Amino acid sequence: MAPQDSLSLHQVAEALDVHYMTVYRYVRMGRLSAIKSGSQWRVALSDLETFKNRERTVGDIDAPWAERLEARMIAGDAGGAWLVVEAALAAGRTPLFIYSDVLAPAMSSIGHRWERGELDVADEHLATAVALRVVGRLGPRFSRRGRTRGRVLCAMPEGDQHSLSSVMVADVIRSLGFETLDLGANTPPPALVKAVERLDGLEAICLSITNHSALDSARAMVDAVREIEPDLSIIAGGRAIRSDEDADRLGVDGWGVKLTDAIDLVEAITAGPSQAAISVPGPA
Ligand code: B12
Repeated sequence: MAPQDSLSLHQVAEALDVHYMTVYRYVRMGRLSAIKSGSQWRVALSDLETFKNRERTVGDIDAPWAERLEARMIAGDAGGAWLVVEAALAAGRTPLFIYSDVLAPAMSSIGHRWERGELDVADEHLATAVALRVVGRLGPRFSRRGRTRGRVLCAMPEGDQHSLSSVMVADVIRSLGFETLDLGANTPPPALVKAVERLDGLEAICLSITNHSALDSARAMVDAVREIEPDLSIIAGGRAIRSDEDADRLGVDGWGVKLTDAIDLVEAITAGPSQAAISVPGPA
């Protein structure tokens, strides 16, 4: 970015008629894009124009939270990312909205930008590390008081190194009153079987599959569990499952696409056997 095309934070403060610290906060909260050049933040003139137009036209609750979070995640700025989340919560957004409509789209956009060559692996790794911290802080807000409705065990198949989706699904299912345990990415079938054997009060297993080439290892998980617990409900979802054929290939009792589908699936499955073999595919 040529120096004449950008401003320092002090110059931006002057242009907006606000204090320097206010501008700094806009940057840390992802509201204003800035790039660090040496030890100085620089704001592109075009980004300042975008900021002015957006701040005038967009009410707080409808602020572009996903874009703001994405910017802080790519910068590797865990503190700033959390400020964005706090601001969204303060504006009235729920933790579920933040997972489904802020964090997941931000990760998806990072994936697209990575595919187009606009971001490299380091950017994606920084962003994922920040995302995991955000989830670590937001996760406890999904807890529900009162008697537990039983346990749900979440996992991802061997060969799938994407870990965010099962953490998020586990949190969402916890908000229904279940105790959720998450084995996370790359879980070998014998490890899943051991966990099933150890746990009392297990109501369902929830598999998240992101990597399409892990569908066969997900099937191996289902088979391994069926051998010891043939009646235990198993549901699945994630980016790698898009059709009834995928779900049939897995041999699961229900499948879905969106985070909120996980809520419907768990409610349906725990409501009784007549509800089994369901799919709730909606637009992703
Ligand atoms: C971060 C990332 C990585 C990181 C993961 C790090 C980590 N610790 O998680 C690393 C670098 C390891 C990685 C590696 C690879 N990745 Co990658 N990765 C991503 C990225 C950018 C974000 C993934 C993410 O966290 N998304 C956020 C989560 C929350 O979204 P989600 O998984 O879609 O889940 C949502 C829904 O599916 C649903 N859901 C999830 N689970 C469940 C369960 C139920 C029951 C229900 C109802 C719903 C549900 O709810 C979630 C929230 O909305 C995506 C891009 C993208 N569009 O997602 C690519 C992406 C997933 N990766 C992809 C690929 C190709 C790879 C590699 C093969 C690249 C390579 N050539 O090496 C490897 C595979 C490694 C492996 N063996 O698994 C492809 C996957 C294509 C496919 N489906 O097969 C994607 C889509 C990028 C792309 N556009 O090509 N990746």
